[in-house]
Amino acid sequence: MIDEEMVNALNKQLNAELYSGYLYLSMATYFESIDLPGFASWNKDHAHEEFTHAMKFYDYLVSRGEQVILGEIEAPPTEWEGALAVYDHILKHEQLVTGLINKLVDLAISKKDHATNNFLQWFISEQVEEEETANGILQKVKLAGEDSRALLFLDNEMGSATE
Ligand code: OFO
Repeated sequence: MIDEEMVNALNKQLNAELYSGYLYLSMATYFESIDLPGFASWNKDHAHEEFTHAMKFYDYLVSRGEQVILGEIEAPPTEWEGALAVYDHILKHEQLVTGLINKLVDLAISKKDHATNNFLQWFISEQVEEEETANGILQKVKLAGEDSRALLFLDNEMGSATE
């Protein structure tokens, strides 16, 4: 049995992970619309990863005999001003998610909920990776700058990374 406040916070994070999936999927459709299929594929792939994050919260709540509550998912933006704006958004979004996970850990500690704290540690490591990946791609997109050939090369690389 988990403390009620903790259950609500975990359900909220499940929703936030679904939103992340929705956001990456929206970014994928944006890249499809500007003919960068490699970036689209990477974002589609990442959307899938976010849904697996959401399912970790789902499975954890079920395993502890708690109720999963599926709330409304906010609609993500649909337009950006190019790949640089997308990856800038991704990095900021992942930093925000890191903050959410940290707050969940703080709550678990304050409730002396060691099992939930232990469950959340996977996400602590995952967020380090999420920020590193986002920042790595952002730096490459920055380097490509206005050079469309460099961007096409990068698009190709992003596509092969998800094959
Ligand atoms: Fe679920 O890690 Fe990204 O947002």
